[in-house]
Amino acid sequence: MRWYGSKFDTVTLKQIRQVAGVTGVITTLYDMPAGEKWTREAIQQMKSEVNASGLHISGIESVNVHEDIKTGSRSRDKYIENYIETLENLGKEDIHLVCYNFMPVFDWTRSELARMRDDGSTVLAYNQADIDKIVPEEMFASIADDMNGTVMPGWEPERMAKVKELFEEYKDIDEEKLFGNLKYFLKAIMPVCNKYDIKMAIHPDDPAWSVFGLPRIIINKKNILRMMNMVNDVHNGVTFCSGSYGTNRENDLPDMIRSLKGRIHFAHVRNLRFNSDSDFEEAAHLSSDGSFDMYEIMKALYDTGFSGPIRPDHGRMIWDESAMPGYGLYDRALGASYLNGLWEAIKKNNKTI
Ligand code: CS2
Ligand code: MN
Repeated sequence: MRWYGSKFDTVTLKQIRQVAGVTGVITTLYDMPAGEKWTREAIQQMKSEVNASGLHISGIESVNVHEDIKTGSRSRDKYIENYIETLENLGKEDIHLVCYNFMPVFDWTRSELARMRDDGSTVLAYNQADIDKIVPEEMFASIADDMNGTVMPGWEPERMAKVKELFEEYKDIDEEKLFGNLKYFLKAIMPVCNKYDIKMAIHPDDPAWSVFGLPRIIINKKNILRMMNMVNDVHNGVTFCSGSYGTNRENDLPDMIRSLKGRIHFAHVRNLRFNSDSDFEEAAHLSSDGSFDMYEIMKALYDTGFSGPIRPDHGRMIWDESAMPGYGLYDRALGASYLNGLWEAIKKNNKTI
């Protein structure tokens, strides 16, 4: 399960440890601004806290990429140097999985953080018409009230303070340039990844299309295969996030997983429910609550020999929990149990007699 650290998360390591089948956490130094070096001491401290609870660190989500690397501006080399040092320190601490994204300005985008469902649970939701009415600079203010006093990934106040400037920096960046900047970044970090066997796992853009006119490239099979081929190294890999790729209903999720065999290092498995082509909400993990066939998704991961960590992703807010939207304990624990159940059944069914 994902854990934001004791300073930020409402969920404790002890609670996570009590979810049957969960042995590790995906974590980060959450207050580290993008572009800064992570020291070995800070990593060691995070690690010993997790280990003391009886869990281990399964990987980092995220080491964020500085905007200057994405825009390819002159100062990018300095930030790439810092990224390399961070990777080196993670490698020395025996951490071998790093999730990151290459989305301009915003991380994920939603129009609502607490849409009420019939059963009284609340979920994150996306409605295109509502997004079209929002001015990007006001996006932060419009959702801040629903954050339950937490800081949400990708929506940190420092980042939002600079939104206008950031849009300016992207005005000449199209998809081709963004691909080029990603390639430049990956080529530069591959040697350190090879040295320490660090698997980089890019997270898809969420939703998987351009939002507010900004370019987005990690959105479908064609683009992700292009990315895999442009730096053809096993350490240049993927976080397969079903809820993000699945926003585009043309993406055939099990087929994408099969075509990325060997390059998926990390999986976020969650379900969405589509109310129309331009409106979706995050559902419970169970197939019948949403639009995805979760069995087929897990089966494709199993069949392709996937051996990295799988985590439940955003959960609904249920049982009156107050937590970071998407990251409460209860529904993610239910999600983890369900995914473990699917995995066990698939595994047993595949046993040759
Ligand atoms: C996450 C992303 O909460 C979420 O939607 O899946 O924020 C993810 O952590 C980042 O995009 C990865 O850098
Ligand atoms: Mn995800």
